[in-house]
Amino acid sequence: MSSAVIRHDWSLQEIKDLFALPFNDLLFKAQTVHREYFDPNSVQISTLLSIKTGACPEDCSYCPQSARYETELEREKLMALNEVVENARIAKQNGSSRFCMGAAWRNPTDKNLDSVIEMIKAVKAEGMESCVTLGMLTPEQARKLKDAGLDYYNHNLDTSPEFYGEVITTRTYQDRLDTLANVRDAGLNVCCGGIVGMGEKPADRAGLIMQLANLPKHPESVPINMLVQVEGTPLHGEAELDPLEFIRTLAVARIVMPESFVRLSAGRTDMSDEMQAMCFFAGANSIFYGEKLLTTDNPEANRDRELFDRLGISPLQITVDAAPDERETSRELAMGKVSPIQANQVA
Ligand code: SAM
Ligand code: DTB
Ligand code: SF4
Repeated sequence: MSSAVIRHDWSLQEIKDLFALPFNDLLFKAQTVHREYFDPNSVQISTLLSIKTGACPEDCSYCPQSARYETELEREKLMALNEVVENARIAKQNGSSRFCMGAAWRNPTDKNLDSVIEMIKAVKAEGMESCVTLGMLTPEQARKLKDAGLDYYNHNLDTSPEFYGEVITTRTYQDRLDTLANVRDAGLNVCCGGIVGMGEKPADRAGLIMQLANLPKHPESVPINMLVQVEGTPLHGEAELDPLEFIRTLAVARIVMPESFVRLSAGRTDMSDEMQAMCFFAGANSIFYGEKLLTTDNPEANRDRELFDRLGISPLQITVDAAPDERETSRELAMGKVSPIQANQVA
C-alpha cells in the first residue's frame, strides 16, 4: 500500500516550504513518493501535432501562435484527416502511446469540433490514446468529445491566479477553471499544467502547483513547460529561470500529486542530458517525443532514444483496446511491470 496521502487542501505555505527544502532533501522526498506510485524507470511518451496553426485571437504573451505578435510562424488552416492519420502512424511506430492534437483557437466552433471528432476516431483506430487541446469548451462540447472516444483533454492553468493577468488578458483564470470542470464532468481524463520561466516570482510557481493540487481531482497528466522564448512574442528576452528551480517545480508537483504523470514538457532542446536525468529523478515520468512540439523544436528522436538507453528508462506501453476501466489504470500498468526492485526481491 502507498503511504503518501492524496490531498486536495494544500496551503500556499506548505507548498512554499517544499520548494524551500535543501535540494537533496526535496529530491529524495520526491523520488521516495515517486517509487511508491510508479515504476521509476518507465516514462510515458506522447507526440504532439499542430492541426491548426497560428492566427489565434488570444494574447498569451508566451505564444508564437497569437495573431497579435509578429513571429515567423506561417499560419495554416485545419489539417486534412489523412495527414493527421499519417502523423499518428509515424508516432506509433516510434513508440509513442498518446497522440495529442493542438489547435490555435480560443474555442472550437461546433463545425470545427466535428472535424476534430473525425480525427480523434481515426487516431483511436490506429490504436493510440488520443488527446486534444482546442481552447475553451462548453459542457456539451466536452460531452461530444467524450462520446467520440477522446481519452484526454489538455487545458493549462499556465501560472498562479496572481500572475495570470500579466500574461493573458483575453480570457480569465476562472474561464480556465470552468473549462477544466466541464472536461472533468464529461468523464474525460484531464491534462493540466503550466509554464515557468515567464518572469514569475517563486510564490507564483508555488501558487500554480497549489491550484493544480487543490483541483477536486488531480489531473491525470501535469505538463510542466519551461518557456520556449520565441522572437516576436512579448516574453522573448525574459531572464532565464535557474534550471534547479525548474527541477524543484517538478519535484514539488510529484510530491503533491503522487498519482499523476508529471510531464517534462516544452524546453527540453535547451536542457542537457544531465538536467533531464535529474528531472526524471525528481519524479517526471512523461515527455513529448518527436522532433516538433506544436510549432517549436523538440529534441531529435535519436537523442531521446539514446538518453533513455543511457538511463535504463523504457517507454510505458499502454494497451488502448482494453476495456475503458482497464485503460484508466495506466498508472497501475506502470507499476505492474517487473521493476529492478521486484526482480531483486524475487532473486
Ligand atoms: N489554444 C489552446 C489553448 O491555449 O488552450 C491550445 C494550444 S496552446 C499552444 C497549449 C499550451 O501550450 C499553452 O497553454 C501553454 O501552456 C503551452 N505553450 C504555448 N506556447 C508555449 C511556449 N512558448 N513555451 C512553453 N509552453 C508554451
Ligand atoms: C503543454 O502543456 N505543452 C504542449 C501541449 N501542452 C499542447 C505545447 C507546448 C508548446 C510549445 C510551443 C510551441 O511549440 O508552439
Ligand atoms: Fe492561442 Fe493557445 Fe497560443 Fe493562447 S496558447 S495564443 S489560446 S494558441
